[in-house]
Amino acid sequence: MKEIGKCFYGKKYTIYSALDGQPCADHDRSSGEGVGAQEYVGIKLKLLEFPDSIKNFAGKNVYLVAATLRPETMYGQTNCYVLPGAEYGIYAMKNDEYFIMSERGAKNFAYQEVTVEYGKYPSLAKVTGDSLIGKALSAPLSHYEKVYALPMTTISMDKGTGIVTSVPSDSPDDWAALRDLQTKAGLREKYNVEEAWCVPFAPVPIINIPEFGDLTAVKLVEDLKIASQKDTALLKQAKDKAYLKGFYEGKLLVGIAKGETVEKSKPIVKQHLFDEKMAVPYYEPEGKVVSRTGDNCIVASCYQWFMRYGEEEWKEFVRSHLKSDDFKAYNTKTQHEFEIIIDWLKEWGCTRTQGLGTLLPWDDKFKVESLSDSTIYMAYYTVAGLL
Ligand code: ANZ
Repeated sequence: MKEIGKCFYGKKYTIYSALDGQPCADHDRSSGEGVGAQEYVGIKLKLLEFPDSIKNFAGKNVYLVAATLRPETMYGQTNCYVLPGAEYGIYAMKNDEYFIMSERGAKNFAYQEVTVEYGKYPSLAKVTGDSLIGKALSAPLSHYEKVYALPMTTISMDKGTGIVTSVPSDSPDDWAALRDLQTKAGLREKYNVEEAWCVPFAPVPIINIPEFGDLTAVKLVEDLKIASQKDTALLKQAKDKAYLKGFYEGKLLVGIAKGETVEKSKPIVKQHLFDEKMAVPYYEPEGKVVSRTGDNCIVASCYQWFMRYGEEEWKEFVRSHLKSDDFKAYNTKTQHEFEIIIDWLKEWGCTRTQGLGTLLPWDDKFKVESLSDSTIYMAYYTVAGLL
């Protein structure tokens, strides 16, 4: 790793405009100010049976890739959801792997060094949601050796990869949708779902939450009298309750982090999934970000210089300065904010490639990112049109 003093050269997942070919900072945005990159875990569910449109991929490593924030729940996967009527693509990744997902998901992956060529995501074939229904999958860490792709009507194609892995023990949405398919023959018929793909798959107890027991989602769906997957308002309530209590008080009943709280087990199981190549990191903007050029932004992995503001030695130095008579904050609230930020600041990107600014002394591809630089930059644009 390149390192100079407390600076190092590294990777950061940054909001990025593919159209502009560069990061899209707050002042380059027409909407989405303050929106950051959200990290998901992209779970690789291996396709064991192939729809007609991709029959020629049989024998290759093809995965449905589902974005999740709950890697610790993967032990309880019972199926995977796709959106009927939606169109997915199949995309070539590094290591001779192929991912099935939405084009939007593929675009983000392409700028995160996951596709074969950076920034490129040609779909090798179209795959409809309907053609995936009933296809068998191998879901990593799942209690069930084989699970099936099933329809879910509430999937948003503007979030994640448009593929959702299902953990009905802990996700009320997943339980409501699975229960609908298990109990409603008419619904199964509508989407050509066979009983064998859903009925034998009972929710698996994987997390105990003292207030809700071992099958939190099942209990909450019952308590709140949720009738179907269409009860979106109640399902949101159930989800919020499950997550709020579960994060600190929930304990894993199975797996490599058995006995740990959800909070502690999350990074452990996540790392295990990455190490075993069962999953890949996936990032996307937390909300919609549009650049001033009108581009819908994505998240890209970008390389630049960082400062180690998190070093204890530096922190201590600044903390003692804050307490000394040499430092006077305007009021106590500001004083307190300084303290919080000193605790929170770790590695901070301190360079950029575009705009005006002071060249970084040891790497003149970069300019110093500083408040004074961005002030000049703004001022420049008020007269740029006249120059
Ligand atoms: C497994 C899982 C287990 C999930 C669990 C939740 C609870 P929030 O939290 O709202 O940001 N998801 C992912 N992509 C989706 C899409 N395109 N449409 C609908 N749902 C989608 O959302 C994160 C969760 O929403 C993800 O985590 C995924 O379900 C679902 F006990 O994965 B989860």
